[in-house]
Amino acid sequence: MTEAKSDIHLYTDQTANGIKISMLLEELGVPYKVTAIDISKNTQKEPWFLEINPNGRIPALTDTFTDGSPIRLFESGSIMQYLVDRYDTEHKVSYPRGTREYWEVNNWLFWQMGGLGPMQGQANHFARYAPEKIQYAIDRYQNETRRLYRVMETQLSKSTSGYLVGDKCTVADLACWGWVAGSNWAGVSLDDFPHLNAWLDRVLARPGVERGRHVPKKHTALENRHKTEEEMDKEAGKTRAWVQQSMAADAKK
Ligand SMILES: N[C@@H](CCC(=O)N[C@@H](CS)C(=O)NCC(=O)O)C(=O)O
Repeated sequence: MTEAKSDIHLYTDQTANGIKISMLLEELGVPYKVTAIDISKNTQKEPWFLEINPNGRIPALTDTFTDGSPIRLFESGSIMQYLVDRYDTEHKVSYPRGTREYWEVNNWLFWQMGGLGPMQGQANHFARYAPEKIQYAIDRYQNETRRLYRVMETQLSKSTSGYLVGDKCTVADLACWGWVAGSNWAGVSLDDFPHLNAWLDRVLARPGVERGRHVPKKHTALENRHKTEEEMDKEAGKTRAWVQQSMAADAKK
């Protein structure tokens, strides 16, 4: 039984970074409230939100801390570590501190935060949202994303559980899943990665992941597997204008 009392409030949108947290909360079976943030309306830049995340990005989370006062969490990696530390006392998706597996999970968590997320995010930007097609930038970030998928593929090919670390699904898998599920949007094919494909389905088959991936609204990234480049480019047009406006506003700060 989870002993800590939860007062968790998650502020999120339907993105690869956002669903990490709802999937984790569902896997842990911890109750939480959700406020849907529509990032295309820049709610994440409003003063009340910046009090929770001064960086103006989702996901963000608040809770009542062990001392009885509110605590804020931002950066998905930090949020995941907090939730595991406080609420995964049974080590459902983590390993106890001081074990080798604990540190190996940490390796992959930081690898996702510093590598997979930022590189694939830039692949998305240059392949889908940039006002002009700069081939060098598209190649650079798509190749880097593909290289990182190869790193995961190699790790998974050696795994007896089919998960990234040890004998179970951990926060390392949950952190990476939404990004790999969004491979088509980044313009990177998973065809050459059989272990990664199998892992994608294995994680997807988990009931907690299935519930969590649809927070705060339906997860549709996997449907891109059946779309053409032209269809995805057309869809990206809706977001492109917002990305350009946000960049122009940020440049003035
Ligand atoms: N490193 C951050 C990245 C967060 C992030 O980039 N969030 C995006 C959605 S996935 C966002 O809020 N974008 C809104 C904006 O750029 O204004 C994390 O892991 O939490």
